[in-house]
Amino acid sequence: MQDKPSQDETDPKIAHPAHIAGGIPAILKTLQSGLGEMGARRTLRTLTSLNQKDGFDCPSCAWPDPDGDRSAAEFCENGAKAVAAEATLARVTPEFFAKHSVADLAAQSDMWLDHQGRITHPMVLRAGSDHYEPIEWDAAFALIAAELNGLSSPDEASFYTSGRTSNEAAFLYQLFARQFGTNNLPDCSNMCHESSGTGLKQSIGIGKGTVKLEDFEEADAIFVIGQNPGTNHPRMLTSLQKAARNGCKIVSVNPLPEAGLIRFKHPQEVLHLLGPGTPIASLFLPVRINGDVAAIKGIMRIMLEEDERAGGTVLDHAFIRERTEGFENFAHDLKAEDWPAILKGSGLSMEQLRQAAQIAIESKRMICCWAMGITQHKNGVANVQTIANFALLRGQIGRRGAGLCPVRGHSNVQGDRTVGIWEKMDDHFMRALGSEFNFSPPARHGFDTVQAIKAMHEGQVKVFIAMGGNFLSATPDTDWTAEALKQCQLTVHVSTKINRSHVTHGRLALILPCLGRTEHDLQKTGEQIVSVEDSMGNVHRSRGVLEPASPQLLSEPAIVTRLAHATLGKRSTVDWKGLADNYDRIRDHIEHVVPGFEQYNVRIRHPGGFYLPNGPRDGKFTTPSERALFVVHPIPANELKAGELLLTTIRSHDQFNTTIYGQNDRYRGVFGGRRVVFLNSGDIREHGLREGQLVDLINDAEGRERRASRFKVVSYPIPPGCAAAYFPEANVLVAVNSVADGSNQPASKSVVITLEQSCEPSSNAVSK
Ligand SMILES: Nc1nc2c(c(=O)[nH]1)N[C@H]1C(S)=C(S)[C@@H](COP(=O)(O)OP(=O)(O)OC[C@H]3O[C@@H](n4cnc5c(=O)[nH]c(N)nc54)[C@H](O)[C@@H]3O)O[C@H]1N2
Ligand SMILES: Nc1nc2c(c(=O)[nH]1)N[C@H]1C(S)=C(S)[C@@H](COP(=O)(O)OP(=O)(O)OC[C@H]3O[C@@H](n4cnc5c(=O)[nH]c(N)nc54)[C@H](O)[C@@H]3O)O[C@H]1N2
Ligand SMILES: [Mo]
Repeated sequence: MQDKPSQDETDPKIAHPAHIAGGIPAILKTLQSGLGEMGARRTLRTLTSLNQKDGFDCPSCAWPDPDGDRSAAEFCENGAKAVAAEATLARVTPEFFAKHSVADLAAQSDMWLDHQGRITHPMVLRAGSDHYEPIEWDAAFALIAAELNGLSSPDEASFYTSGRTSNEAAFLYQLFARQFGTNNLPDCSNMCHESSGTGLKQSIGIGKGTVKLEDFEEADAIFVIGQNPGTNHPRMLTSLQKAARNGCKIVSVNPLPEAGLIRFKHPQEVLHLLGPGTPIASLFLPVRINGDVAAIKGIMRIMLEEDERAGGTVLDHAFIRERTEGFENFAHDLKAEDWPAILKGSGLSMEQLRQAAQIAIESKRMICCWAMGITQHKNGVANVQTIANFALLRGQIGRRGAGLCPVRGHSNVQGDRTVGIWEKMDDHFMRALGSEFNFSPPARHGFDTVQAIKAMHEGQVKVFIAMGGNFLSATPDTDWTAEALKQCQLTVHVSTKINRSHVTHGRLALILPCLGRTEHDLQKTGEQIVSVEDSMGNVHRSRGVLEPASPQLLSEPAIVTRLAHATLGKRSTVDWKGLADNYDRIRDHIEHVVPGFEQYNVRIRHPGGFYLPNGPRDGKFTTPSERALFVVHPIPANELKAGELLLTTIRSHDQFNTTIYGQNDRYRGVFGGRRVVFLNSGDIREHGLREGQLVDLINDAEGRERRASRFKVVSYPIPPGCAAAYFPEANVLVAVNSVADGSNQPASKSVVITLEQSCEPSSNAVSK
């Protein structure tokens, strides 16, 4: 499990958190991560193709590229790290697996596993064996096909997808799963923006954001809520910096004072590097963990009161009347809300709420951005809908410079959903898919991620196939999920690099190594391009530039088509081989099935790609009533008993989800280790602890003790009663049943914990 040695047993050093993101250190890091892993020439060639119109799409995050001219370098430090991790010259070969048993590998840290490099050959772990051994591709597909076809129902298989998969591969993958007969298509989005999709669909009629990148230049207020762009979407800082220089007010709502939001130096603007950086946030609201509904309700209450005082001139009553419904009920609820509950729930002062309300009142064009700090709570959907209410009050959706912006994580997580990776696609899609391929898609909804874990645990799902990702480490309740995976008769991972999910396996396990996005994809009809959709609904192409890491690698579309052919045989009339030979044919099918992809093959070749239709962005809410809905939610209780804290699980600056690049979190002042828990200095005293000492974090939801041991106490500016630790080390603490209402998304940002002083290492026989 993550609750384990090596990377964890190191001793993190704590320094003052940084207040400025970017600058010279970011440039140096960008080059270093390339040079270290890839060598000089390869680094230059790779980084200069990143996000260029004829190059490959950055695999790090889903922040869009500028529509117009692109600067010579359109990437960031963390994009460079993601690329270096994929373009590394290190290799995991059959000899590597012969040398290291699965037990050996399981004892290594996540960082060590990733640093071993790219997997070169398809590998199989036969029942009872402790070593992966090489297998021919055809034999691998035959083995998986036999297991799948031996199941008593197609619903005993589950097909997971992570968000790096291209539209083309994703579309084929869901087609295969559905022709096989199941909608069991859990994905990383179930753990990411599921609450945004669920909430927005009901509120405005589409489960996506409503802004384009250019809107950031016109906005006069931007709320960044529960998001850390300095680390996770560094290119967004460029947009925020431009906006701030135009006089836009930026409000950060976050329990932590994240560096990028305080000040930012554009790493590619050399002249500014030595100055103090652009101040980004005009206002920082250090909200309590899960205090966002309380905070936004407080802000909206002030707006409502000001509106009444000012004779109805503060809110956009015409918009509310003509374009929305539910306002009266909403206003009634807001007025009945109790101020002490708002202040206690948010942890903010009346003055702070007033300042935020003033910015919203004065704003003609307001954007609200959010990410995981909003979605990963029991009331994640309520958080999202409360943000939507906030925007609706002054009609801030569907006009230039204004709108809602859930900032997506994985670079194609939004596209995967658009082309069918979802356990409950709508009837329109299912009908179109059936008629395009002449079959009857399964009607019953499939399992999402949490349901899939439970189904594996119960023995209901017996075959687990993953298109990318690291299911074990990304999902909650690590030890329990490990039991679930080990119950399977077969686990299969299509992967670029080894990770913990490969060593926590079913009776039989396979690793199918695939091309990464940086690499040339040569098929029978020549070199192929793939396409992805960014966070703002722009679909564009991606073309690899590097030689594949090994001649044995297959592309993801090739893997899916060969597996589908082996499994379905004559049961499928799809020309799987033809699709793998020429991805234009896949795009033609997508065009027929998914609205908005007209002339896909033509438009994908336009520089900058094309935008998918988006009703609310273009001024039309696509709810059944064609009006946006005010949806009312109570302030969550968040009651803590004596000794309890509310823990949020966050990313460090040196990781991409479960891939750990390094041990530092430069902006937060943590160096050389990841097992730290950030606590308020008052709480440290009250718990009788001191800075630097080691504690175990304990959660005992549902009567089962979950323990993450030996975390170093770090005093940090975080509100009282709150704690933060890194994902995935803290995932052992997240109970599998602790999920968001309505979206079933794991509530990994509100975990109730207690602390216990750690035992000496010798007596702490590495837990579990
Ligand atoms: N370099 C890098 N880039 C990435 C990733 C990565 O791991 N590394 N991951 C990608 C993925 S898949 C995703 S989804 C995104 C994630 O991007 P983020 O959502 O920015 O990532 P997190 O670290 O989970 O940070 C959430 C932020 O929310 C704050 N927060 C925590 N709890 C609360 C709360 O209750 N309320 C509020 N208001 N704020 C809270 C935290 O302090 C933190 O600043 O980034 C993507 N990009
Ligand atoms: N506690 C806690 N848990 C969380 C979160 C949190 O904030 N807190 N965040 C959640 C979120 S937002 C997300 S998105 C999930 C992420 O969950 P996942 O998407 O499942 O995890 P990743 O770490 O992104 O997956 C990394 C692996 O993907 C494989 N890979 C990389 N590139 C490619 C490729 O091009 N093709 C293929 N086939 N494989 C590739 C590599 O083998 C690598 O080891 O985690 C979630 N879990
Ligand atoms: Mo994500």
